[in-house]
Amino acid sequence: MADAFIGVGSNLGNKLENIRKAMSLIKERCKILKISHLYKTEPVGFKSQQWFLNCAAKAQTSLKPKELLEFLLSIEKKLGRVRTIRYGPRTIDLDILFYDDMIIREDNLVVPHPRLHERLFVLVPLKDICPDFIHPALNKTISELCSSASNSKVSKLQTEENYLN
Ligand code: PH2
Ligand code: MG
Ligand code: MG
Repeated sequence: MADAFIGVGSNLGNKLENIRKAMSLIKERCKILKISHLYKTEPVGFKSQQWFLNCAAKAQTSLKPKELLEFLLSIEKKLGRVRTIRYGPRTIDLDILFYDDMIIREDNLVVPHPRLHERLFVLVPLKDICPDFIHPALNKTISELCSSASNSKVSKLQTEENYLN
């Protein structure tokens, strides 16, 4: 069994409903150990699109990294994700942020997620669930990365109790 941290984002359609559906599909192959608060976040990268809802989860799974990637991509597909421009709008985006403390550098899978340390929309939710987790490539805790990441607007929306049901 491994512990994977998964980043979740949506900025198209019914965002909250997309996140709820994604979480319930993730549960088919993973045990959700922790879930962050839900955040409304300013788009980073491609600016002229709707704000996102973002959260993060700690998931225990017997899937190997590549299998987990395929599984998450299949959920994105089920929820109607169509890939257009890079960083563009998406019904759901499910990213493997960490997989235990493995470092993976393959063509279609890089873990830890290569941009997570620059992104408050990932770091702030991660800080809810694993503030002391040490980034295995950068050797810094999530809290430390959070205080050095450049600013973008991230605001807490609802607590876990109310947003998943
Ligand atoms: N995802 C991106 C690009 N930009 N901005 C926010 N606020 N939230 C995201 O999840 C996000 C983004 C690429 O995956
Ligand atoms: Mg992403
Ligand atoms: Mg992605």
